[in-house]
Amino acid sequence: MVIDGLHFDDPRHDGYVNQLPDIDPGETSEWLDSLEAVVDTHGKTRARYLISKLLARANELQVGSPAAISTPYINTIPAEREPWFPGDEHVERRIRSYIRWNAAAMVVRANKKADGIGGHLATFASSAALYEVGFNHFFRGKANGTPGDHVYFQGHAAPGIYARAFLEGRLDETQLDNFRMEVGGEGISSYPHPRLMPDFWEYPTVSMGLGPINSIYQARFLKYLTNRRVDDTTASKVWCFIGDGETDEPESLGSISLASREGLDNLIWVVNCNLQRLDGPVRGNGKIIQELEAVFRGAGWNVIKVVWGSKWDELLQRDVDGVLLNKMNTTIDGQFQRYAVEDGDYIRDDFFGPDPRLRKIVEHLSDEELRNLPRGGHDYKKLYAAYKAATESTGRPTVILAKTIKGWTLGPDVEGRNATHQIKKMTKDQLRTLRDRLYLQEEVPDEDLDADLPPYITLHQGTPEHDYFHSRIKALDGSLPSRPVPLRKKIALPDPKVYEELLAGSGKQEAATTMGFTRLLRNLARDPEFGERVVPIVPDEARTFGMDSLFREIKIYASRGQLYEPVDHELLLSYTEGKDGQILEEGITEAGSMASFTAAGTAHANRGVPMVPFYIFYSMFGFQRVGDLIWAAADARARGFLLGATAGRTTLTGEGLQHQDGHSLLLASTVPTVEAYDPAFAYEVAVIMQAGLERMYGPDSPDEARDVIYYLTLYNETYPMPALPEGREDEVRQGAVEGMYRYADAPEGPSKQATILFSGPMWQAAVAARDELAERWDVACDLWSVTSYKRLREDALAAERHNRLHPDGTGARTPMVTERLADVDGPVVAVGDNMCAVPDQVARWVGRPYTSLGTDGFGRSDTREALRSFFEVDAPHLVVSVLASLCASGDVEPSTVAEAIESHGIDADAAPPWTR
Ligand SMILES: Cc1ncc(C[n+]2csc(CCOP(=O)(O)OP(=O)(O)O)c2C)c(N)n1
Ligand SMILES: [Mg+2]
Repeated sequence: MVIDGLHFDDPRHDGYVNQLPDIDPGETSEWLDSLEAVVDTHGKTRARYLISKLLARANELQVGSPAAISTPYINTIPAEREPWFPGDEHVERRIRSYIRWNAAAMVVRANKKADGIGGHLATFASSAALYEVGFNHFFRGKANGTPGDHVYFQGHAAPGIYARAFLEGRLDETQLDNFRMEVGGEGISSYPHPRLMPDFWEYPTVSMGLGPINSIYQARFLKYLTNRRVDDTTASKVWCFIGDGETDEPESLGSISLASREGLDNLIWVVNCNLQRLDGPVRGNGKIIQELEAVFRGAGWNVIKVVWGSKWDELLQRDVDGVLLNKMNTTIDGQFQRYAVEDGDYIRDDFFGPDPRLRKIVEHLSDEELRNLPRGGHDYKKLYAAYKAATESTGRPTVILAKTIKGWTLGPDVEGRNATHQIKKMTKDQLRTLRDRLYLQEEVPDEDLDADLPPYITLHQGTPEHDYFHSRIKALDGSLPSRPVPLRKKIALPDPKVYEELLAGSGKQEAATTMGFTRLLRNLARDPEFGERVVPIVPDEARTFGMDSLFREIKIYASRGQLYEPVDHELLLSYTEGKDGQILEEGITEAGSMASFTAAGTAHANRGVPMVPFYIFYSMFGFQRVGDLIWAAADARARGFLLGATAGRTTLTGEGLQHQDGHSLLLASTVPTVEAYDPAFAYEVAVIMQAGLERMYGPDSPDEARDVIYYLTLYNETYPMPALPEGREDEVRQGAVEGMYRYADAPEGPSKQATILFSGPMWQAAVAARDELAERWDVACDLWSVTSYKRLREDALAAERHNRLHPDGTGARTPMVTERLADVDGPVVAVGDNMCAVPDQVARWVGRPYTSLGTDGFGRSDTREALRSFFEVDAPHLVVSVLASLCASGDVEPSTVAEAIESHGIDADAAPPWTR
């Protein structure tokens, strides 16, 4: 075989990397002959055994042989290396049965109460032991004000987590019965939603893939906090529970190499390998555990497989020929799923049957015993051994791949069936089977089963189960999940001086709002008290945004410091990394950056240490690219600032279709707790950010309003930045925060009136149009800066709703936008560098004829001037729009409009830009 000119079978070279010459061909052939002899006389299994032994020894001798990426389909920790299990297995099994039962009862009862309300039985049934070993022995809570561990629960396993909280007395029967019925105030959420259960859930996980990536960056953020000496996080682990089907999501596996690169030994993933997802098998024709093992080992993780339960140990002991091992290795998941639903007879014939040596291994077992040979993920001791090893592993993250059965113990109609994921109702017979499988005849006697609703089991004081359960919780510092951690480190707002530079304007010098923001960020980071809480996050665009000026001053975070001398070391702005670096320069990952934002933006709740993320990104690659992560951050009650830089479909020149954003503000408007701003001037940026910080952490902000994300678009067009208008400071500040303020009065003289609303850099077109309208067309326009249509819309919706519900006129309200635009007559035209739908958000409350000009359509590369003409948002189009509107009301002749069109050379018959 020849690849790239290298001869792979050349006997003079080693076959592996094909680089070393063979210095002793005689010795080489002796080794090879021995191997061939083993294969001939004892078979391939024996040969594999010997090779594994050689590799293991080579490893011990630090020969540096390449790591194999997969191991046989058996437990990573052999029986003889299992630690002593410190718990009371019997009592733990009873408790686990109660929780399993209550979880099922809850779903069944809720669906009786509200048919079709849904819920999941099968996911938790497969993962009960995975969680319970954690709860009883590993997960640390928050008692005594400590942050404890950060545990990400698989979203669909929520019923089991509620069932445990019920047993603890943290949730009551009414809440369980109102599972998924949240509106009345007595219910509990379908899945982990901190937004809706702010004292309970911490990490939203149910959108597959987001829990995994968020957990990686959470673990990395803990290291960051420690390395920066902001918070000692060394006692906290991050646990993340994931479905095997969920690993298909690119977010799940896309960042795993970061975890090993950063040495995140505080991170443990548990993948519930029940071999099924929603529709059917995860890898019917393959083996998900083997596949994941290879992926994680390749990425440098510590991989612990928990495939078989203890009863298999004895069988493996008898497997002198390696036939059982071979069968395990070669049986694919679709077939394993089949064994989960078949009886012992079938298993004996199909799995153990074909080879007499294999059949002999299980000849002493009854069919029933064969059927009940458990999988590792249901075996407490095996799991305990894996978790213990994981918590003791140093230098790298651990993933535990635990094999389970989906719907385990739920009986033959549910267990392992392809439809199991969606089963949410159980008949009395099915409940009876479950009860018997869990040995709960005493707790749930027949007469209770016959009642209309299956009963819940509670723990009675004085029983061994009760005492054990609570003693374990106490020993591990309290219950989980639980949110938030009490404030451990106060945050002081920055000195108002930090804003002065932006408020003063740039004089004659031209600047962009992006530069304004960067200056402000630097000033915030320099603030003696607030500064350390600033977390700048950027995905490989710092230079684009002029942030390289911060590299030297506050350094880029690097867990190992800077081990090389940077190429630009002699420059003032050299690329400086440091263990205590403040900037999270994430590389090219908007998803990862967003996960960092979430970790930093929830530190106030997860660790009681408020941190303030400022995540600046290419605006096109924000809401559009990672919108679901932003949604999850809002669910997690994150606080912080998102900065969509290089915004605007015509302001960003030369980049074209995939880069020019004209809709992120619209997308931002869909997230309830995102405040979306489109500032035109640096002083607006300062005023809005100051208001944002005060809302998040100021003394006067109501608690329920604090968990908010500010999104600001930033542009790279430079112009002299005006100062905060003198004499009108308060009015302008208030208006900029509330969404609009009058930027300039209408000029005196003209006989007709109109208003232009502008946002972002389009203020320039507005000013030019105003001048032309006054000089040439006898129209006086006042100009307004609209900083947030979202804000205005929400105010108007609230006013409208109030009036609708108070027909007698009590407290009648006028929307702010109506009120502010009421003192001038004539049409209103809005212009921005975004789709028309952005200003259209307030259309029905303007109270005057309203037109919006926007940049609908795909962007394209060209100059600003050309693009603005193409998208019809420049001064000439503004002039025509104002005149056309005046014409519609009879105040201007059609010929005047036509004249304006003609004088500006506008092609009236060109197809609209969004169709071109
Ligand atoms: C992003 C996303 N896509 C689809 C779904 C719908 N969904 C919910 S559970 C599920 C299957 C989960 O399978 P797996 O991860 O193996 O979990 P299991 O229940 O088997 O433990 C799917 C597709 C979702 N919640 N999120
Ligand atoms: Mg699954």
